[in-house]
Amino acid sequence: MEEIKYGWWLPPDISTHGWEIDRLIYIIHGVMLVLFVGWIFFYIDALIRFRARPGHKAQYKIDHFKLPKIAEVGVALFEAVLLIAFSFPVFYKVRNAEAMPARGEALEVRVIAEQFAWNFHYPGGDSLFGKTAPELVSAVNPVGLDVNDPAGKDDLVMINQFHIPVNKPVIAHLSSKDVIHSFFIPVMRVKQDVIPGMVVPTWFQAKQTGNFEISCAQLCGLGHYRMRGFFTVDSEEDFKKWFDENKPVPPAPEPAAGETETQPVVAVAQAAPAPAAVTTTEGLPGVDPGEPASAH
Ligand SMILES: [Cu+2]
Repeated sequence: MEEIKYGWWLPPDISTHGWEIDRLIYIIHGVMLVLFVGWIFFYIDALIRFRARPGHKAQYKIDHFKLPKIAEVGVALFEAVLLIAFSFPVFYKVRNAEAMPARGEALEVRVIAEQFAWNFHYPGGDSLFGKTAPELVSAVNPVGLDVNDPAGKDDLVMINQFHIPVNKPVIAHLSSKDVIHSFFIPVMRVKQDVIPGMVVPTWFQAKQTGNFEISCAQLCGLGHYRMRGFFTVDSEEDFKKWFDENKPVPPAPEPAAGETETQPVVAVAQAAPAPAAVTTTEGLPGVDPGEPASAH
């Protein structure tokens, strides 16, 4: 599979709502260009007109200039139009609870950020997330999934590997284990801060398959630069195949009475090897190669 070329311009847009965000970016840049050129001409005109000349004295009375006031009011009005006509509608569409796709028709995934990795928790065939608890969090159980909860038996947890099916809405419930991160998938035009103590839902839909990247768009510590995830949009069949390949193995039978209770083997799938074209040089994705514990 080929790696995506990002180039200098906007990254490719494979999201159903992406065009609305791109349109807003183009309009803002167009207006900024007009303003920039206008101010440059004004600046040059002022330099020539008010240059120091013998016999002329600077006059500090400025209330006879009408144009700046008109220009400023014009800019403010235009910004209001940008917000109301172009920004609010797309923001409403991707962020408002009422505008989200119905639960049954979307794939729901929990995205749990941590220093410095992305954990993806899929509910499995029953569409129910298993119970999670902070005290169950460990190196092999990054989201603290309770394996004894029936709803969690078919759950899949992946590290830095995010697969979604094409042409299907996806609701991502974003949360963080430590600091503020920002979930950024450039090709999906998704960028949302991830706040500790909050679950922030956002949704999107891909219209094209391929291999792409996730990054953290919020400086979150010394390892921020390698908080990179792999984002794959699969066909419906490939997505099922991928899910089945990584499906958690059924947990071992309950220990016999009297036996010392061992830490349950958590059905956390090991991160699948990254696609060849995008393999990191950092060793296993999401595994800290030994950075100091304190990131300050
Ligand atoms: Cu981060």
